[in-house]
Amino acid sequence: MPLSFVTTDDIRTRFSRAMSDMYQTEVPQYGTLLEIVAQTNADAMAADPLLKARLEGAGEIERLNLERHGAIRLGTAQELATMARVFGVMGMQPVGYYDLSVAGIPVHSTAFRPVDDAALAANPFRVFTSLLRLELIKDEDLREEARAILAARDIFTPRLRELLDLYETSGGFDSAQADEFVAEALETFRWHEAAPVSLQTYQRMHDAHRLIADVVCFRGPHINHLTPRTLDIDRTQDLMPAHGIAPKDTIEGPPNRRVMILLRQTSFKALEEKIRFAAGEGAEAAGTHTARFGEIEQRGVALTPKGRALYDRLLSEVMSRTRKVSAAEYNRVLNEVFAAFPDDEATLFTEDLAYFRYVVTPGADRAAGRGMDLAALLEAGLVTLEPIVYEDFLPVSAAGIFQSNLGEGGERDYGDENAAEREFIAALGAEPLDPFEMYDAARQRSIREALAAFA
Ligand code: OOG
Ligand code: NI
Repeated sequence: MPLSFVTTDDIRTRFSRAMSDMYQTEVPQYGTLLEIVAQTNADAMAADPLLKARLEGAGEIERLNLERHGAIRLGTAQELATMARVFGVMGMQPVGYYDLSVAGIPVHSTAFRPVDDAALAANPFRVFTSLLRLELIKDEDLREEARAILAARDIFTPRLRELLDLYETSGGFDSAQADEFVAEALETFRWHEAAPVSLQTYQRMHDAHRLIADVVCFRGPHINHLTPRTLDIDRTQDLMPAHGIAPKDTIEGPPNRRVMILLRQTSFKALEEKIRFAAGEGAEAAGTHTARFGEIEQRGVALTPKGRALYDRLLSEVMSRTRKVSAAEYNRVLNEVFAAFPDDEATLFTEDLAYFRYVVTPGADRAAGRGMDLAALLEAGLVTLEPIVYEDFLPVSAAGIFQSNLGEGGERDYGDENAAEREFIAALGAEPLDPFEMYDAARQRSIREALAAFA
């Protein structure tokens, strides 16, 4: 690789910073959310010196308040294919397949994210990327109208397309090219106050599903939220109202526990924003659209298939017991049901519920451990277990986050799911990576390295 090339980690970092700046300008409440997060993170570290030391040791402090993810919704297979190339330049690959139609949301999704440990440590920024499933629009005329509107738009600038070709032939960008690429890519994520469709068309799409209007009626897939990391999600959620921000009622995911598992997330409700609709059947018209919000997340240890099955079973029990209940009652049931999920690292490890990395204990006496097997090394304290952080998303939680700007959506029958997944893969040009295989590979790698240290 020519020396003048910048790394994909570097391009991703430039991009996530540029996106954050743009979004704070576009959505001032998001800037306020970042301030609350910075405050709660500082307070959490002041209250827990051990936590602070651990974050410092891991080089986490500088990145603490940076965005961890964002989300967009695309309209066509071609858009997804090109978006995959754009994210590829930033070292982000599609991981996981999420079918949101089971929750009444007509999209399927993947998460573009860095995959190897070093890249995740450099900057874990991901983009949850959904593709509208037009075939789920029941009304044939409306479906064809949506298809035609989407076919007529190009969400990428001509210069971005040139730069993609250039990157793929030359194998990298120098710093100036990277900056130009980031600026051009950002255009795709920008908000447009002027819609290319009439208010009547918007209304028809909106009546079919609010998400259809959000994807079809705009010039591009505006970033709909960004999400920083909070060290104390419950407290951040509690502080929002005092700062004039309306949070959703409950936090998605597992309850607050001693050992944090998977992912907890919550958001503030989307803003109603003014839109100028094009002249169509009538004159130009003013209207509004509700799409953009801010979210916070807190991540814990990744679960094995066995742990995930337990999580899914407990969560569906919670869901079936909490239809139409208050937030307080939901939290009570959530805590009660999840009491069945072991809450100490030793049990999570011995029952193979969560993924751990085997790390050589700092200062371990290599000679003392020579030739020992893993169990003996752990027993002797020469090797220590470290939780592997969950880097992906949760479909039920994602559906809850979608709802924070969609209002209520009914359950629907959305047909053959395998066919939908095959189409998604075809659009992407590759199967998304399997998160479980990746966590398992990280564990296996750590085992090889630990054993090699005492060979
Ligand atoms: C994406 C919702 C999913 C999350 O954090 O689970 C998501 C969307 O609203 O487009 O971002
Ligand atoms: Ni999100």
